[in-house]
Amino acid sequence: MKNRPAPERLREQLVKRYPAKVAKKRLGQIVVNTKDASGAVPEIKANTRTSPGIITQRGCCYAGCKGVVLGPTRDIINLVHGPIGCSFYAWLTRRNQTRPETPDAENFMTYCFSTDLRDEDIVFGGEKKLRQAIQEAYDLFHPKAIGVFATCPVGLIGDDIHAVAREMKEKLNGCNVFAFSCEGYKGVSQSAGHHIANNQLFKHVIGLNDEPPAGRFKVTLLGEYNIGGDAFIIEEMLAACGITLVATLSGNSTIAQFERAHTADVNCVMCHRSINYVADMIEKKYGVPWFKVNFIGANATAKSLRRIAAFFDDPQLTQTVEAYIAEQMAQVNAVAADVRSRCEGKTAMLFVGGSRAHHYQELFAEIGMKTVAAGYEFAHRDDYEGRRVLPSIKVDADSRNIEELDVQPDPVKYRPRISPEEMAARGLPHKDYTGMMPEMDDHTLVIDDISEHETQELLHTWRPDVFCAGIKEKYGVQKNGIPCKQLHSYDYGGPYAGFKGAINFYREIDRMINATVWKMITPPWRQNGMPHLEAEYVRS
Ligand code: CFM
Repeated sequence: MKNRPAPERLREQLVKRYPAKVAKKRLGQIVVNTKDASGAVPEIKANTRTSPGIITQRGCCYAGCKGVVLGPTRDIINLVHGPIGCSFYAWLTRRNQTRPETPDAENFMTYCFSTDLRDEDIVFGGEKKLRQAIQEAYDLFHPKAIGVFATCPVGLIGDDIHAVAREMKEKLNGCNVFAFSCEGYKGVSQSAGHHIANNQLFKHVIGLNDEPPAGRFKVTLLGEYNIGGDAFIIEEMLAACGITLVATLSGNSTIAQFERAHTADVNCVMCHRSINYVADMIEKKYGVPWFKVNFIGANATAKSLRRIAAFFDDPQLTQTVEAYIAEQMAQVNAVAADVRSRCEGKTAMLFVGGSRAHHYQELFAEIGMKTVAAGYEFAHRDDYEGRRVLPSIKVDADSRNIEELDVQPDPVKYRPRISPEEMAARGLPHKDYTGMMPEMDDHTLVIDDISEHETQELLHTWRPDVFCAGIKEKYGVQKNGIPCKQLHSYDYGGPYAGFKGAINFYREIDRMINATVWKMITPPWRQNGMPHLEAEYVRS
C-alpha cells in the first residue's frame, strides 16, 4: 500500500469512466470515511436502484426471502411457485447447514419443490397447478408447514397465492400453509425479500406457541443462518454457559422454534439487516427487548456473551460466562499471536451482503490487519451509519412497495421484560446498532453496491493483501494475483463464528495471504509477445 493514491483521488478515479449521471449517483454511494467529534459519519446513499449497465453483486427479492430467511429451516416445505430455472435456487445453493434431531427426522432441505410453471400456466394462470403441488407435497410428506414463494411471472400474471394458501390450509387441517409475494423484481435487492419474509413469519408463525422451553436464561437468536456451521458453534457456546436457546431465525431451526420465538427473555440480533423487522415487531407485540450481538471475532464474541450475562444480571451466570471466556480466550490468543506475527500490517477489503462486511473486520483486526475499504451489497443507511439516522431515511417508491405491518401490543400476551432504563443501567444498548462506518478508521473508503469495474480499479490501485467477496467476484479478483476469501460460502470452509471459528479464520487468512502462489501469477495478457487489446467506453 506504499504510494497509494489518497482515498479522495481514488474515489474520483472509480467513477471516471461512467457517464456523468451515473458518476454523480455513484459518488453518493462512495464515501471517504471520517468521524466528527460526536462520532457522526458522512451520509452514504444506500438501498437505491443499481444503474442499468453496472455489473452489480446484488441478488433479487426471491433470493432474500426464500433463500436467506426461510431456506435454513428444515421442516417447512419451501415450495417455489414459478419456472424451474428459479427453482434451482431452492436446492442447497447456500451453505446453511442443519442437524435433524434423529437420522430419520424431517429434513426437506435436500429437496427441490417447484410448480414448474410452463407456457400454458402463464397464459391461463397457475393457481390450479399451485393447489395441486401443495396437495402433492402434503400427500408425500405430511409436513407441519408449507411456504409458497412467488417468483417474477407469478406477480405478472396475478395468481392469488395467498388465497390458495388460505384455502389449502383449511383443507389440510393441521398443516400451516402461508405464502410470500417475493417476486424477484420487488424492491431494489434481496433486502426487500428479507422484509417480506419477516412480515409473513410474524403474521403466520411467530406467536403460535406460548410455551417456552425450560431454562432460567432464555434467548432467541435472530439473524444467524448457520453458514458453514456457525450456528452449531453458537449453540454450543450458549449451552456451555447455561443459556437456553429458545429459537434461531433461522439457522438449524424448525417451525416449532419459530412458533415460540416470542417467549424468550431477550432477542439477540446477529444480522441486523435481514431480521431487524422481526426484532422490532416482537418487541412491540410481546414486549421482548432486543440488542445487537456479534459472534464473528473472538473479542466480539466475548462482548456479546457478556451482554447476555449483563441482561440477566445473575452472579452465577456471570461467573460461568467469565470462566468460559477465559478458557476459550487462552486458546484463541495463542493462535492469534502466532498468526499476527505473519499478518500484522497487511490490508483487507470486504464487499459482501448486509452485515458481514462489518462483522469480519473484527477478525482481521485481531490478527493485526487493517480494513482499508468495505461496503455492503444491499444494506441500508442504518447498517452503515447506525440506527441513529433512521428518522432521516427518506422512504422512496421502491421501499413503499413493501408492506409495513401495523403492530400493536397484544392485549393478553404483551409482557415487558425489563425497562429501557434498567437496560441502560446494565450497559445494554437497547434496540441499537451503531453501524459499520463509526468503527472504521478515518480515510478508509466505504462503497455501497460496488460494481465489477470499481472492484478492478480498487484492486489495481490499492492492491490489498486479501479481498473478501463472493463466488461471482472471486476469479476476477484472483486474476490480479490477490487472494479472494469468500465470505458468503466461506469457500467451503468454516465455521468462523465464536472462539473456535475465530481460530479457523485466522489460520485460513494466514494460509491465503502468505502463500507465494499469488506472486507467481502473470496473466497471459501481460506476458511478453502476447497480443494485447485495450478498449475505451464509447459515450454518446
Ligand atoms: Fe445477513 Fe447473511 Fe449477510 Fe444476508 Fe446474504 Fe449470507 Fe451475506 Mo450471502 S442474511 S446480510 S442476504 S449475514 S446470504 S448469511 S453471506 S449476502 S453478509
